[in-house]
Amino acid sequence: MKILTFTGSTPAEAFKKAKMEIGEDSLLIETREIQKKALGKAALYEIVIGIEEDKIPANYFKAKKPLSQQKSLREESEDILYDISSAAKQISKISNVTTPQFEYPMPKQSQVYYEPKELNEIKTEINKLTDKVKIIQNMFWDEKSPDIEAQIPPEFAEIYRLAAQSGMNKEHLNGLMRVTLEHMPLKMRENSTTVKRYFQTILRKMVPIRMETTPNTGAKKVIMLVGPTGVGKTTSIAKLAARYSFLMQKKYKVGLVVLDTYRIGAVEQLMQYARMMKLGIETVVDPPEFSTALESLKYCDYILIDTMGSSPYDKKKIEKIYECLNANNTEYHVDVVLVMPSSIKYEDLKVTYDNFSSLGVDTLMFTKLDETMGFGNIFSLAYETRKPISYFSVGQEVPEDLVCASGDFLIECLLHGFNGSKV
Ligand SMILES: Nc1nc2c(ncn2[C@@H]2O[C@H](COP(=O)(O)OP(=O)(O)OP(=O)(O)O)[C@@H](O)[C@H]2O)c(=O)[nH]1
Ligand SMILES: [Mg+2]
Repeated sequence: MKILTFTGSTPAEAFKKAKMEIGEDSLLIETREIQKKALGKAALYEIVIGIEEDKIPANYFKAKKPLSQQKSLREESEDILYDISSAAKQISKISNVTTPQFEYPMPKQSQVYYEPKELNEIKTEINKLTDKVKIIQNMFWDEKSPDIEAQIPPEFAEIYRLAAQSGMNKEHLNGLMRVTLEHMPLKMRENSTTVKRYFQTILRKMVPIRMETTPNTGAKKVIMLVGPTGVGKTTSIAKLAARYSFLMQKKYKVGLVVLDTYRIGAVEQLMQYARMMKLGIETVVDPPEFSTALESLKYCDYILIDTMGSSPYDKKKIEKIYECLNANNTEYHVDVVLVMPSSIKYEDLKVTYDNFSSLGVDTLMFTKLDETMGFGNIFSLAYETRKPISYFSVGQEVPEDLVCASGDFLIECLLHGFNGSKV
């Protein structure tokens, strides 16, 4: 009788291997636990099988390399290291706990703890290999790495592609990847689903959000929307006015101020909304009138201020708004919301932000989410400027196409696109 040994992460797995390699005519002699299951390390079992020599399939020994052709364990390991992905895969495979395909009665566990010398050598080599893989993985994310994209580990490829396609700033994306790799538990890196979940959690933590709050009794909120032309400021003012005066649990008193007196059409547009919702409205031509307009709406809980759209490069118009804010001698703090379309690239958002930042931007509002595919630009601007996002506008309809900002909503859009039905 020939005595053979097989290993597996469960006795069932080892037994299955034995059956595949030498067939059914074998006898189970003993089962040993070689390595205990521990955090990040699967258990290892060895079974001892007895089989009549003539029952051993002819190809069983042929499959093994003759000793002369076998490389030492060290050489084999060096070869694998050149191919990082297969090395990582091998390690993942070894440490994976597989579910047994079938059950068989387990004999009483041996009291004698015996570990063959070769198995010890293999374990030592695996540990060395794991460490080398870790070092190489970390090297991938070195700042000096010439082409980071070409070296993304396979499990990270999907999430990297999604984030890169979203228009996220490259530096942010690579930084994020580095953080994910540094802090993500090794065990989670083996599979793209857990990588994605971990990445999503980090993204959510990185994006600043201003939760909507309502004014305390006696206090009021004064909100001014500023931004480039045609981005949806007036439409958003109408949506907010409707939200505060009709759509919330408490119905607030809302007043409107329009600073855009250059264009008759602009005033008329807001006047129409004011008439429809029966709201007070004041117009401001010169900066000193700004405080008067606020005072005359002091009975309101919310005062919403619409401004003239100005190209980010039109310093004069931005200055005019600044003069109004500067002339505010009321007790009310004006919350400045910079409105920008989500359909422009990160670099243009940044230029817009820089040019309006002299107004003391408090929060960001992004419009036209329904007209874009990528949302990484929004993420990057909020992350870069550390300015929280307060609202999203997701269509032309007043009042329904307005969403209070949330990290979950933005990250969902970023990774899977905007889905109007989920709003
Ligand atoms: N698709 C889409 N269109 C929008 C959205 N918000 C506003 N719009 C449309 O954008 C156009 C301009 O909207 P306005 O509200 O007039 O923009 P504005 O920023 O006040 O423009 P100016 O006053 O000229 O600077 C209108 O046709 C709106 O219906 C949105 O979220 N999605
Ligand atoms: Mg307007």
